[in-house]
Amino acid sequence: MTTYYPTIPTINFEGNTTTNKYAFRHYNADAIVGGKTMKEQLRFAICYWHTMTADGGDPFGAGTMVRNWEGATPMETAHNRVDAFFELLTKLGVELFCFHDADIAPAGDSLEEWFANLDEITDHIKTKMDETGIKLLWNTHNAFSHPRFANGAGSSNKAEVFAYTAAQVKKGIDLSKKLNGTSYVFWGGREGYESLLNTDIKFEQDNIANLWHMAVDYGKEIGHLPQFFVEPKPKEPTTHQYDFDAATTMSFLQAHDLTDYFQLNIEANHATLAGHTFEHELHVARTFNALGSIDANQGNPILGWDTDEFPVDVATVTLAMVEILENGGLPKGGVNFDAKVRRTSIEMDDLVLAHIAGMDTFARGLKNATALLEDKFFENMEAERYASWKGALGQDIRAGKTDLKSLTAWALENGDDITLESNHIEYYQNVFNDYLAK
Ligand code: XUL
Ligand code: CO
Repeated sequence: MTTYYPTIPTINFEGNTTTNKYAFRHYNADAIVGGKTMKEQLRFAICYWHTMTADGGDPFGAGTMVRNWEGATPMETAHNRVDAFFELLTKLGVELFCFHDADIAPAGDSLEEWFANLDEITDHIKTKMDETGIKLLWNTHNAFSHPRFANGAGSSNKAEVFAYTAAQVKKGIDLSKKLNGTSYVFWGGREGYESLLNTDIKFEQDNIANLWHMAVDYGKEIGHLPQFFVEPKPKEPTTHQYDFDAATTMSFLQAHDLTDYFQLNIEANHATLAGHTFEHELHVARTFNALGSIDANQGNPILGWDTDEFPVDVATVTLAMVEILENGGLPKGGVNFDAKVRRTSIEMDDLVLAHIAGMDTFARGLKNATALLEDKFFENMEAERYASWKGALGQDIRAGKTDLKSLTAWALENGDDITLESNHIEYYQNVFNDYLAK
């Protein structure tokens, strides 16, 4: 049997004193952390697009990657990629994956041909899934790369493009059923606008909601209703994307009666593009009971675009894992590495090393977050900061026993004695850092 990673062994846990670069330093799949195995807590997934199709090209130059799966025809390449992908998943011990329709099979010359190619390639994928026990976390449609989507997909100015997108969504849900996928993602792609001079926002947003309701109805009709996720992103490719951030997306879902079927897939680099932190977006999603899954990556703090780097920032990932643990995990989601190796990391084994780095960073985040929660680090600090709400006044307000008149009477009597206590935030930040050293 051909192997695409002949020099790469199965990656095992060896601890952080190892000198073996093909080993986990922190991720120990079967070790119990916070009451479950690391594997159960983290639910890692690898994405098809960056890993199998990215070639390292950027707006300034051609691709750089050295890949050994190119075949004589696009379909041969697509088949080779399936084998290479499952070899990588198996060697890393990752049991979930994600893909767009456009990643796995060539579009051919017509939609009909594309659908036939998708059927053939997913037969192959299904065989590999059955052989290995690896499962589909989520799939999605790519309704943004082809020129027909220049004005959006569900939000397009052309009804014909809406209809084409609907066909892709239907096929996506059919493939999800065939491969028994847990969830299905809607990422905005080009759902947004570049100029208000020619855009009717309400008209476009109503059309997107209509498309999403069609997806729910179709899932019900065929007896396969995946958990739908929306992935917020504020900009890029469009100037103004409709699913700007978690809060904006939740208000969209509420306004269009979609919260029963849709949760959020929060991506780290999208959070920072929106001017938030990753943990802020996770926390907001959680307050709406809608934190479903994450796209694990990181932006570059001095660049303003979506660099999709592998996550290696232990502090950020620790805070992200606090949110995930407080969420009770991601039962219908996972930690999907929507991350690509740098243009200079050109070798096949960089794909392995990059995923090891991301998995080790999340393992560290999991260990740190578990310790922070066990020590009640946040709970104690917040108990102190919100202490007054435990007093008689605070409890009466929370219980709805007060109104503006009674509170005015209280303020006239006591308001001049209000004191300000320190948050001591620098002290707590210093203590937080101790948890990162593990
Ligand atoms: C784009 C992005 C997508 C989605 C799936 O920024 O994150 O790859 O995750 O369409
Ligand atoms: Co993403």
